[in-house]
Amino acid sequence: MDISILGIPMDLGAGRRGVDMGPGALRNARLNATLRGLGHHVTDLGDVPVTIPETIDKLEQGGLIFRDSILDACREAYRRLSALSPDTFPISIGGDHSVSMGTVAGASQGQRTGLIWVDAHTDYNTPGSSPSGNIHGMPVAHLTGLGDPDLSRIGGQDWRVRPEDIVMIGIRSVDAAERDLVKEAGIKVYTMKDVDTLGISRITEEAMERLSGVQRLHVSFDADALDPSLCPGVGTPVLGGLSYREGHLLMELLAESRRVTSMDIVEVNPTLDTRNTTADVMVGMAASLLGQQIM
Ligand code: 6HN
Ligand code: MN
Ligand code: MN
Ligand code: MN
Repeated sequence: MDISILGIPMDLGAGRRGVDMGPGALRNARLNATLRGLGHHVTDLGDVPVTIPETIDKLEQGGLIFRDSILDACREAYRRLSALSPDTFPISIGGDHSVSMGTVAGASQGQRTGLIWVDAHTDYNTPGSSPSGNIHGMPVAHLTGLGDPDLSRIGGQDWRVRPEDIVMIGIRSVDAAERDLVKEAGIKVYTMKDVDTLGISRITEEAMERLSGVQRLHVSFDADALDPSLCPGVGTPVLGGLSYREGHLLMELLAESRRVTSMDIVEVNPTLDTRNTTADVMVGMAASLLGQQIM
């Protein structure tokens, strides 16, 4: 397969610094070489330019911190990804999770896209519901057309992700007003309780069934979906996350389906990590999604 890697070294959407170093950490953990070792043709597109927060005021525009700079970076990620051939598998490396407003739209190629959101959080806040003003808690809401009119139109006037085409897995932290929005939208959420009771295998089967009508399928993997004992290098850790094997099994089963067309790896924060473990683990997850097998 032809794989293109695009870095978005941005931490403007998060409440703390450091995820801007995520792309460097993931490349340092041999992302490119690992995928080449699986037989893929890998092209690294480099990084999207991102405003350095120290160079500007921390402007809060309508409950959205650093809105304009985030919009610029997401639009550029969209532009670069949508220019790729539809046969190319893009892996976008963040960066905080606000990058997905551009990467999911860009990887969609304008088509109906299913979204598998692997995360501790639902990231479905709007500017009005958000308790923090941090845009990394809002990408899914914007991808479905809610919220700021520019952030929600990065993929064009008519393109958006339908709430019924979204499946979230690993969820264990949802804000009060955000919960109502997720329920209203009808997004399918598999909480950690569901992971414990149903298991990843059943959940993946159900997810693929639910997403059978989409043309493209994007996996957005937030490192904080995994348990913080495994991935300590994240800005918003929540206890009780996916185990190493649960993460791999999910990626392995998605690989077997042969339906996934793009991926994000986000929220890796090397300043909070030990020995780049979180980036290492996330490279392993990408390898499983891209066909690495035990036997
Ligand atoms: N992430 N729900 C919280 C907020 O500020 O809206 C946390 C969001 C975390 C976002 O980890 O990608
Ligand atoms: Mn997230
Ligand atoms: Mn998260
Ligand atoms: Mn478990």
